Amino acid sequence: MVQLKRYAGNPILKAEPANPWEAHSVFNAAAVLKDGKVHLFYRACDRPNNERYVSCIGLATSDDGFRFQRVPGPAYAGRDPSETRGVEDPRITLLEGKYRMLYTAWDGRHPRVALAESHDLLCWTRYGILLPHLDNKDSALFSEKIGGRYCMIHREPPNMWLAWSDDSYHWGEFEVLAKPRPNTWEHSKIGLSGPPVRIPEGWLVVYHGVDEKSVYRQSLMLLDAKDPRKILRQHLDPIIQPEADYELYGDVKNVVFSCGQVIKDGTFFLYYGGADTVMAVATCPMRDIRAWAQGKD
Ligand code: BMA
Repeated sequence: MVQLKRYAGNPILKAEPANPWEAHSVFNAAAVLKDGKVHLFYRACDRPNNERYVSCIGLATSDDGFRFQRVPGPAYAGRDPSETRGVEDPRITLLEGKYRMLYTAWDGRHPRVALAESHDLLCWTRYGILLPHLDNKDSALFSEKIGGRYCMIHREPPNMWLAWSDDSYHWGEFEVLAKPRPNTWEHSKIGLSGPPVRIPEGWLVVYHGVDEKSVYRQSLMLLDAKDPRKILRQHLDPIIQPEADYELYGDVKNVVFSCGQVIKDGTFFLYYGGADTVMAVATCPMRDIRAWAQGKD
């Protein structure tokens, strides 16, 4: 069984009252390992005069994966009528030399999966909405073509879905990947957490499940390397669930929600938002995950 260990110094990032754009909360970060540094692209919320918040995306970096320094100013902000309430929950995949950030464009009514791209993680170009006619979120691209085509995971409640594309911009062939399991911790809905990671055993997918009381937990699936429609293994118990104060109490109670992970020096780092309020990290040795993926646990 895979069990993550919380970092004793959690939370690793909190709201910064001195910066209005991130004065209310910081959570649900994409994670990218580049040049040995962990880059967290975190969702940052303002709350001017206690009105409903608008999210943008901030950047913080770290050499050890635990202690982060902020890069001043928002790294990416909403710029379209579909993003009047902001840009949320980024997931970043390096695909063919370009970083592809899928995020939730939010106008207060319809969540949409949108794409921005970057060569250097600093300058982002907004492409626009990828799945126009669907209320949708929890989406990321696979990091390589599969069978000659691009693939993504997305979420139309309550299921996780796949979609396919010839050019990585126009998507179709929507098909259900996995459904919630009734009367379990993932009874109500499931969705992708961070982007799928290619490991020797297949595609490692961290996903979240929501129970009848809206508690958010994280767990694992292993998808077939050549055919991600096939779920080879599913970790039936959560690998982390709300237990610490910063996961139990906050803007939204009982939430452990991840949008990204990195593998650094043989350690798996899961970055996650606690209670939609702060950022935290939990780790485990990669050998534990590989043992589970090989059915040896
Ligand atoms: C989901 C997303 C996340 C959030 C979670 C818990 O639907 O909106 O941004 O962390 O709910 O509130």
